[in-house]
This record gives sequence, structure tokens and C-alpha cells, in this order.
Amino acid sequence: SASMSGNGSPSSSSQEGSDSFFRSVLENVESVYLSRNPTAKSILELVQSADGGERICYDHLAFRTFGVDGHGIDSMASFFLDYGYKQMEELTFPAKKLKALWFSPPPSVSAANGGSRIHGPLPRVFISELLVDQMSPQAQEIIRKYVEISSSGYKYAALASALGTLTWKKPMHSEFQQLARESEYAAWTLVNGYALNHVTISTHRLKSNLRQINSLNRFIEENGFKLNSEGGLLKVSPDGLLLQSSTVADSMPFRFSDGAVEPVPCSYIEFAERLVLPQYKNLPNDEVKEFHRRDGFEVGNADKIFESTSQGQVTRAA
Ligand code: OOG
Ligand code: NI
Repeated sequence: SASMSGNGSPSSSSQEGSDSFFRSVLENVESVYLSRNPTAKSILELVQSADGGERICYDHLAFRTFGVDGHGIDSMASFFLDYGYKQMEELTFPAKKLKALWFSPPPSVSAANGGSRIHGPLPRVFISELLVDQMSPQAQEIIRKYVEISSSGYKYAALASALGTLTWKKPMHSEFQQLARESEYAAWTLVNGYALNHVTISTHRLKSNLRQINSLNRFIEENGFKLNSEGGLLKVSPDGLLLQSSTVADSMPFRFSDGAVEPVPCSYIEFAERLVLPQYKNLPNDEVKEFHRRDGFEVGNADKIFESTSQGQVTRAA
């Protein structure tokens, strides 16, 4: 039909219309994140200015969920799938009782390729869920209580993320502590809900020497920020092509329903360098596109990056 282009995708004008709504939602998700996480905000500003005021591209956005009764990965994924994302591989973390899926973005409409951050090339999305059935009866009781309170909240995961609100009422401090003893991830999700867990700066798309992740790590530390040291600062995939690092999460005072006000870990910022795949190693630098580089995620890297919100990392001396 006239509204469809030859390859069966919507015409560019309708795609641009939905793209602008989609990006407005992401802009709000990001602005909630920046308002609660001063370290992430400062680092984005610092890296952009040190890179000569060039644009920043996001490699991916990440969210956490409770995998029970519809509140898991699907609750947040549906928004991205509706806007053209495709489900890719599953990653499992048996010791942490977690599973994750990642989603690849639709090609950005041409105008977006010049923009920065949320207005640049669309990022991958990484969504994980706690395997609630595998938790202790006591932890399950707490988690099931709050997802029941939220009732249909899981249908509005993206809305909750963009508004910066929980879909359930605030827990008691004792419930948070009980979950934290069993799973830092569970405790984090109870108080942060669908809030953006992190954005990841795509280092190879920077212009200056910061495009090498080791230089960026040094620069971040020289500026007084603490990096997640779990398994070493730099996380390297077995093929050597996916390099990742992250800060430790900022903590913010949280008012629990019993009146206690205690700091809880919020979000962090990550850095990822994707190297050129072996079959493209002879391409001239200026011809290398994102699809010539290592794609996807790596269980061994992710397992350590999850620790960016753990008490051990958050309270560790710099
Ligand atoms: C996600 C940790 C994993 C990655 O890029 O592998 C990750 C989380 O902390 O929720 O971000
Ligand atoms: Ni990540």
C-alpha cells in the first residue's frame, strides 16, 4: 500500500512520528536517572567536554525486574518491541538467580544519526529478571506482596520509568534488609522499581583518546570517581572484543514506609568498547560501522557489572 515502503516497513513519515514519541519517553527515563545520580550526570558532562564537545552515543540502557506473574523482563520489553526492537540472546546467572535478555534497536531514522545520547543512534537494551521462584519462602513473600500491591503495574513499566515512580507502595526498612541479605538485586529492585539501572557510553564512538576504554577508565579515576573493581576494573569477553567497565552506584536517602530514612544504592554508569570483528580487520578506520564490531553481551562481564550496586562495591574505599 501507499503507506508502506518496498521492504514492508512503515513509511519514513509515520516512522518519524512514532520515533519522536519513543525518544520523548526515553528522554524522560534518562532525565529521572540524571536527577537521581549525580555521578552519572557529572561523568556524561565531563566526558563530552573532554572529548571536544562531540556527541555521546549510548551503547545500551539497562533495567531490572522481578520475574513473577508478568512483572519480569516482558513487562519492560513490550515497550521496546512495540517500537521496533528485536529480541536477541538470553544470558543466565544461576548463582545470582537471574536471567537477562538483550534487544537490538531498529535502524535509526537518518536525522537521528547526528544527535547525542537519546537523540543519537538508538541504544541496545538489556533487561534482567530475578528468578523469584528460586528465592527463600521469606524473600518470595516480600516480593509477592509488593507485586500484588502493584496489581496491573507491570503493564505500565515504561510509564513508571519515565515518571520515576514505583508501581507498588514503599516497603518497610526491615523488608529491604531481609531481601538485601539474600540478593542485592532483589533489594535494589524493591526500592528502585523500573528506574533506569544504567546507561552505557559507547567509547569507540568518541573522538579523542578516550575512545580507548583504558584511557577513559584512567580519566574517570583521575577525576575522583570510583570504578567497580569486581574481577578487575576492565571486564573482557573471552573473544577479547567486548571491553566493559562501570562506576559504583550513587546512594540516595530513601524514606521507607515505617518512617526510617536510609541511603540505598541507585544507579551507575557503564562504558563499553566494541572492537572490530576479525573478518573486518582490514577495513579503513573511517569505513568501520557499528555492525562491523562485536555485538551482544557477555555473561562473564555482566556477572561482575551487576555488582556495581552491591554494598561491597558501594561502600568500598576508593
Ligand atoms: C546489569 C549488569 C550487566 C552488562 O552490560 O553486561 C550489564 C545490571 O546491573 O542490572 O549491564
Ligand atoms: Ni550494561
